[in-house]
Amino acid sequence: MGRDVVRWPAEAMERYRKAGYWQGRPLGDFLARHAADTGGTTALVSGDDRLTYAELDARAAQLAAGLADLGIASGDRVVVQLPNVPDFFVLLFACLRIGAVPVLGLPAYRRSEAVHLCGHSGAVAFVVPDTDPASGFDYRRLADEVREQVPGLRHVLVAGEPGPYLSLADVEKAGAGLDAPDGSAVDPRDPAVLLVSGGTTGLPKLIPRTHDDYAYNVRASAELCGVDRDTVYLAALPVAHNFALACPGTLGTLYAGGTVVLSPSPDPDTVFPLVERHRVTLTAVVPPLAALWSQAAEWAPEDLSSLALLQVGGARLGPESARQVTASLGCELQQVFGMAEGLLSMTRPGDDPERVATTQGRPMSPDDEVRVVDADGRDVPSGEIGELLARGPYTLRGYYRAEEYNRTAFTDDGFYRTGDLVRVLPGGDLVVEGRRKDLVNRGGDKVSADELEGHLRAHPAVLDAAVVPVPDEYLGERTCAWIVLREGRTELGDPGLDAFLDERGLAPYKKPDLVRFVDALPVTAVGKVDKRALATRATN
Ligand code: OOB
Repeated sequence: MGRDVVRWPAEAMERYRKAGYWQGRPLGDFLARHAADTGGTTALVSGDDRLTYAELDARAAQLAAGLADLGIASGDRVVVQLPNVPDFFVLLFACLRIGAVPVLGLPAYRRSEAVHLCGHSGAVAFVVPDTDPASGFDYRRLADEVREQVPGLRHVLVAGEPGPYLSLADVEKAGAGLDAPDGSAVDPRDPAVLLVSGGTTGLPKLIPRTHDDYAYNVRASAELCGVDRDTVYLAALPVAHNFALACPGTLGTLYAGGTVVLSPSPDPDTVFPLVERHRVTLTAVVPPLAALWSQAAEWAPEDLSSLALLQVGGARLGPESARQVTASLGCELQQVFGMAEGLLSMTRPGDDPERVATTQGRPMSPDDEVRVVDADGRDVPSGEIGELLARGPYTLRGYYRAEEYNRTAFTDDGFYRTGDLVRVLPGGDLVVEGRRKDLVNRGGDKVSADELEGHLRAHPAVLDAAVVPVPDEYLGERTCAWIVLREGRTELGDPGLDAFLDERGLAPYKKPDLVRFVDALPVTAVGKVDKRALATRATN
């Protein structure tokens, strides 16, 4: 991994090992144990399909052998863009066994993001579904474009109808009878997966999560949420996202020997029947979904009484919405303030309901170190608002292949600058008050202003652009693009913005919700674009 990955200092690694956080084992090694002990138990449910622990383990082993036979080896990056399907997990556990590193992309990503993920990670393989049944989007066409632009990509593997590519099922078949790697070659200090950051400048940064640190993330959050073999977790959010993957999410549930129900959509129409049918006990949503579910629950005929704990995170959940959710869904609520970079802050089951409604809880690990600092990096007096810095046993020390960016994203002593503005209450609870980083949080979907501005400036009629959040009742925030047209242009003309951004291969959720035109962008005293002024003007 060399200079691509920043390790924790030796002293910290030693401390985390001694404290028992880091266990020196490959992520996902629990699967083989469950297969041996309780192999007949259901691990995954998807539609009418069920996969037991024994089946999941056997399929992962066979696919690992098939991937190894293709020449995919320890340390190789594999970009994965799969929805909530069993193949995601078969592939994930297969990669972990051979030490190949899945790079987890969201299903909504399009050419711009997919090319970046494959190119920047130096991936040898790109794994996609055939089509998205909801939109008809053909991921094999996406793979064609990615292959054209990323020559290093050796394999495209398709879950489903492969078209001109290899089918994942055939690779799995080819692994039958071959020796399956068992994970013993894996160095637990190396990355197990690369997650995509929601909150950075420019194109998404990659976050190396090591076997040691991510296994701890999974285990500690599962314990905190009381996950055990009776837990039935419903994956409504994309499983490629840290929240539904490991906080405790699907991996936390599988670690504890419970059952994961995969939902193809987070809509109440899809989710509620699944909750009733499988007696779901735990799930995680973003605030807009929590609101939608709580409205839908008022008239839904389904029995949702099995649901014991609902985790809400990814964006701010106001106290009113929090109370509303608890009342209408009749389950316990947990607020989760998390980030793919690591730090998780959660209210605890059993906390006083007002505490749950009004705070984002406490950091998960006793060894999470948090500081709240002013613009000059000095600690603010306790209780005041400042930027949250975090360091600990599952918070990254550097983005992947980002030496230069890392110099500003971390303090000299290894604290990650979260870009979030928080306040710490006397009892230690965090309250998220805002953010310093330049992004729009569209109900949990993060849109980097810098990235979108780059696309907008590429339009032939656009001279300059600035992207700011505007308040939105449903999403919390929406994306407003302020555009300065080139001399002589009075409108964007052809191509229209929508078509233009599609042509650029941008994930649809990153398109601006509002477009406003100005003659010039306002600037601050030091000459930077005054985004605060634009945000205020956008709402008027
Ligand atoms: C989760 O992860 P990411 O990486 O998509 O986004 C992280 C950012 C945070 O830095 C913060 O700005 C925002 O999302 N955020 C929240 C929040 N939870 C996340 N802002 C306000 N209130 C909250 N409760 O979003 C994520 C990862 C793991 C678990 C849960 C969420």
